[in-house]
Amino acid sequence: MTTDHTPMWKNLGLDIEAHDALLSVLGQAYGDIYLAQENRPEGMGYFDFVMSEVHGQRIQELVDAQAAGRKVIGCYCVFVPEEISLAAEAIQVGLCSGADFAMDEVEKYLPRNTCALIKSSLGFKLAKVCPYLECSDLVVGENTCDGKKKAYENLGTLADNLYVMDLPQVKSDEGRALLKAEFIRYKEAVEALTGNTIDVAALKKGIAIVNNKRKAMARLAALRHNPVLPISGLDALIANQVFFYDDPVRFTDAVNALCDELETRIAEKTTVVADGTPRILVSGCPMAVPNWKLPAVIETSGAVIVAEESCVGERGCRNLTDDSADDLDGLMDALVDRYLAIDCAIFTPNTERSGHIKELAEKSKADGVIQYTLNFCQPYAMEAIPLEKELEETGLPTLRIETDYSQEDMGQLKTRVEAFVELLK
Ligand code: BJ8
Repeated sequence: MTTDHTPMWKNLGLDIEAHDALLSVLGQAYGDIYLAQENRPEGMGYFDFVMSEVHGQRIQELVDAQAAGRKVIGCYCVFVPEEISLAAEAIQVGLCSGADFAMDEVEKYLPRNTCALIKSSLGFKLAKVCPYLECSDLVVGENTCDGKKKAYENLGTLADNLYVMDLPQVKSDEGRALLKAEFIRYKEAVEALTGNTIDVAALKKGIAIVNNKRKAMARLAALRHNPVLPISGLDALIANQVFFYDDPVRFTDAVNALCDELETRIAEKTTVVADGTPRILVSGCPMAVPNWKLPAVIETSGAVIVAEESCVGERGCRNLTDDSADDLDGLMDALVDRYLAIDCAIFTPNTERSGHIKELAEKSKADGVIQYTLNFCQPYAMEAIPLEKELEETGLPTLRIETDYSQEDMGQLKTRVEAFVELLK
């Protein structure tokens, strides 16, 4: 029997009619894109269930946890350290921003030529359709690109629980000091929110939980490097997206169980693609739920995605935090080191990123790279041009795609991707 979550959504202040419309589009798209795939690993059943209950059972868990005294922290960027949130017994969730919603309203606040991810984050707030956002005790924005920075000024007028984290733009000694100061300020804010003091044992526990989650994702990523490909890129993407919403320990167990099955599939040579299917590395802007547009186009055009150089993927999961220090300052330093290694395009210079893409392309045996940039995203669009040159000099064919969340360019997108896939064959 399915539970009617409407009373809970009403309590959270959601616009029930608009929310119903969103869920029905989401459910339809998930069925068409995900459930229509053939020969999926059984372990994907867990992720299908999580997605079917993403606004239902998971939100009920968060509301129940709040009733038991825990706090929920929503965030937009992989720079917000979940280790610190967990150390104070808070629950951290991602705020997705992967679909257009209430665009007419959004454009009363933001210029039309703003990236879809930013517009979506404001649209979900204005339309009152995101239960994660509405149930968050604290919403953390971060000063990354200029668009996000300025959009948070608007979000701050709509939400009284917005906390803005400043981030460095340069990985200098001064940049590192800024990040450390901001992580300390965040720790203090989370302690004040929860009433829990973070000590060494609590922070070590938070680090261990997140390290285990990242290790499981690294295991999944490595299995996709095998010539016998046991899982589609779309299915791996959903695991990368659920990473941001699910209970971290349960999620880690589910990913490890999926990986056990994928190892068996590889041993038995059970693959999701025919021999010779071109292998694609997708690189660039994050793909938040339910942004499945480009991956679906790629995987219905005769190619398969074997890796994501993205914050919803390798960039967000790469690197563990060293938990060997036995004082708080040492652990905070270790967190700063781990997060400062993220090669987001908002940094200048951002030289490590091209090396990471080449290394990932080699490990995943990619035949080509598709650089994915959201329209009007200057940091990733600017990096795409020199990256294309550099990758092609190493013999890696590259396609640059700029798009948004609308369906208007689907025909053109499909034509360009199909031509690229033909080239790789
Ligand atoms: S660490 S990638 S999650 S900032 S697409 S909003 S950059 S205009 S998302 Fe990101 Fe953190 Fe960096 Fe990762 Fe701006 Fe570009 Fe829009 Fe973007």
